[in-house]
Amino acid sequence: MAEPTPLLQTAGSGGTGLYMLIGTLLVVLVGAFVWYLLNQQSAAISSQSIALASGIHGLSSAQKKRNNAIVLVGPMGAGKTALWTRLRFPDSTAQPETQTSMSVNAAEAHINESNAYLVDIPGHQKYRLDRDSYLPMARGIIFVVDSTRLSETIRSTAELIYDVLANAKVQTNETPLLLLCNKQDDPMALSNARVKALLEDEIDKLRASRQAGLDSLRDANVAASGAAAGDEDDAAADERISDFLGYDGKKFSFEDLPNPIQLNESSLVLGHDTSGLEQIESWIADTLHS
Ligand SMILES: Nc1nc2c(ncn2[C@@H]2O[C@H](COP(=O)(O)OP(=O)(O)O)[C@@H](O)[C@H]2O)c(=O)[nH]1
Ligand SMILES: *[C@@H]1O[C@H](CO)[C@@H](O)[C@H](O)[C@H]1NC(C)=O
Ligand SMILES: *[C@@H]1O[C@H](CO)[C@@H](O)[C@H](O)[C@H]1NC(C)=O
Ligand SMILES: [Mg+2]
Repeated sequence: MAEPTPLLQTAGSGGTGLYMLIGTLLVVLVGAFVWYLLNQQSAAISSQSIALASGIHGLSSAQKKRNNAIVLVGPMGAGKTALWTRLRFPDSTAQPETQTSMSVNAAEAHINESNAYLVDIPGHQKYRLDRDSYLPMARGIIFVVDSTRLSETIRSTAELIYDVLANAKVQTNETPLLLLCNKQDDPMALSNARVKALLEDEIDKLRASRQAGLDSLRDANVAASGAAAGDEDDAAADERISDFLGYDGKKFSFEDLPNPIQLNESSLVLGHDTSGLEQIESWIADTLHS
């Protein structure tokens, strides 16, 4: 009875070898499956964090849903933050810190029985993306002008208001715009009629040069690509042609826009009498009610 034992052992170890092979295969398979699952998970996590990260530069979904946004735009130093502060803290007599605009200010404010979400966007070009993301949801736009420095800043001011009014959503929504000629306390301030006339002249020039740029771009495209990529070029050209403000062949006038435009004067210097604020508040309330 000495023989069967080694035989059995041989058979047994052979069986163990088979089981070990199957076991190893199973471990490898399960391992690969778990590895695959973990990878899927981390891919999902990383795409989520990419979405979150881009949300910091764009808008969160909560901001996107707002229907009471009043967006303050205008060149640097015109008085947007002064206006934002006045509207948010109407009873404050203290002089709040005037700081160089470093970021977008956005907050709810109770204005004449309405809740407005006031967004103050710095005038610098680097805030262009913020402007482009807030403008489409704006119920109203307040464009603040420094009436004392318009002659020096006319080109950049006109370019800025052109960009605002040429925004596709601002056009289709026919977003109302309040053109606020600020710093009227200063004896050098131009009247609102003068501000309007200067801006219309400059927008008219801008429109002509943008149109010329578009025509030469189109000619270049036709010459370069022939008919092959014609469809895409036409689409791009159509996109740009909606940039045109007012009527072709007629001098630009704010009255020709589909957007309701109101023109007012204001003085928002803190520690002094402010003027024009009630007008602004009732414009905001009317705009939110309409
Ligand atoms: N004289 C005068 N100064 C103003 C008026 N509104 C704002 N300012 C001043 O203009 C400067 C720029 O104002 P700010 O609100 O920061 O401009 P923003 O860059 O458009 O936000 C500050 O020193 C303000 O105190 C105004 O109506 N009259
Ligand atoms: C503001 O503009 C409206 C409409 O153009 C005008 O009726 C009103 O008198 C203006 N207010 C001031 C204070 O200029
Ligand atoms: C507030 O709204 C009412 C009604 O909409 C209006 O009559 C009034 O003039 C407004 N007041 C101010 C301060 O805007
Ligand atoms: Mg500011």
